[in-house]
Parts: sequence; structure tokens; C-alpha cells
Amino acid sequence: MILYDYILSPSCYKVRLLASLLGVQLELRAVDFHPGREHKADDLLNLNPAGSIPILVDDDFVLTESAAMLAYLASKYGPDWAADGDPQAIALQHQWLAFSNRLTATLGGARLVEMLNFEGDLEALQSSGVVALRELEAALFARRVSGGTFLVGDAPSIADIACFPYVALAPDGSVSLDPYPSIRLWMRALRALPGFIEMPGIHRLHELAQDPLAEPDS
Ligand SMILES: N[C@@H](CCC(=O)N[C@@H](CS)C(=O)NCC(=O)O)C(=O)O
Repeated sequence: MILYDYILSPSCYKVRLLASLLGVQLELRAVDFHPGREHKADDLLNLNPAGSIPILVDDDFVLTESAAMLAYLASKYGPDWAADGDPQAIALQHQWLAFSNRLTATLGGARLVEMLNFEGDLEALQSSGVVALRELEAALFARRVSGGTFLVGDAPSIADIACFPYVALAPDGSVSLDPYPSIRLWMRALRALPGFIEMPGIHRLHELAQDPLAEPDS
């Protein structure tokens, strides 16, 4: 399976991350997103007329949306990650996959303005990103109160993987994660998963890192 990929793209990282968690080998094709704008060149526009990456190619089957790629990889290689057979959990996952597009548009947009000088109203992107973060914090707090760690059900799923990268990289767009303890605990749990991989700006949980909920030494 071929992934057209850019190392600094959180949308591409979602797909690399889930593949790694599932133990699936992807053949990576590096796209010169910046400064080359290779995603807008004819070869890639033929694959994805929307001119965005990632693009996943499995023989003659082509996907151009990261959420669809997560659903495809999970149903093919790890049905538990897609709440196989549980209609309500599947529907909730879809809700979070849709929500993840708001994170891309807001926090991801702020990151592109800050890091790559893209055009955009930085303040508007940041403040709509904060609105989304508050919603996520409230949902994860409610999950925590009822003993849950992840967005849907008892285990990590494609919902978590879809939302995680743009949240973790929010500080690249000058949006702080300090006000969101439930989000930080959730990210910590994801970073500790076996098979977790890093991207620039998102690192694996160090095994010596202290549990923020642990009692302080007396
Ligand atoms: N909805 C798409 C968005 C992906 C996306 O925003 N990709 C960025 C790179 S991180 C891109 O290619 N942007 C160029 C463009 O959309 O023109 C997905 O989730 O796959």
C-alpha cells in the first residue's frame, strides 16, 4: 500500500501512526509539499484533484481523505479500532472524524500561517481552534469521570487517531494546551501505546515521565 506523504503533515502522520499501531507496512512516497508544492503538480492532481495529501493507493483503489484512510486500514487490519459491529460506537467515531476536520481547518490553519507563512486570519483561526479544544476537553473530562481514557469505548480507536495530531501540534500555531488537563492526559495515553511513532513536534512518552495524577513523594 502506497502513502503519498509529507513528514511535517499531521494529516499524513495520522495514517502513518495508525498503520504503525496496527503493524501494517506502508510504502511511503515523499511529496515535496513545501517549498516544492508537488501536491499541486499534474501527477498528484491526477490522483487527487483536490490537490491535497495524504493519498493512499492500494492497487487500483485510491483514497484522498485521511478519515477514510483510517476507516479503511482499521476495517482491513484491526476491526477493533473501528468499533466493528457496534452501531452506536461506529456513529460516535464518525462524529469525531467529522470533528477532526474542524481541528485541521482551525488549529492546522493557524500552524500553516505561523510556520509556513500561509495566508489566513491567524487570530480567527486560533480562536475557532480554542472553541474546538474546549469541546474536546469537555468530552474527555466526561469520559474520565466515567472511567474512560479514550474518545469512544474502552480502547483507542480511529476517533482518537483522527483528532490527536492537530491537537498535539496546536502550540505550533501559538495555541497553548496548558488549559486542558483532560486533553493532556489523553495525549499521554496515546503516546504510550505500543507501536506509537513520532513525527517532528510529537514525541513518544518517555518511560521515566511522571504520571501527572500520581501522589507527590512525601
Ligand atoms: N481533509 C483532508 C485534509 C488534508 C490536508 O489538509 N492536507 C494538507 C497537508 S497537511 C494539504 O495537502 N493542503 C493543501 C491543500 O489542501 O491545498 C484530509 O484529512 O486528508
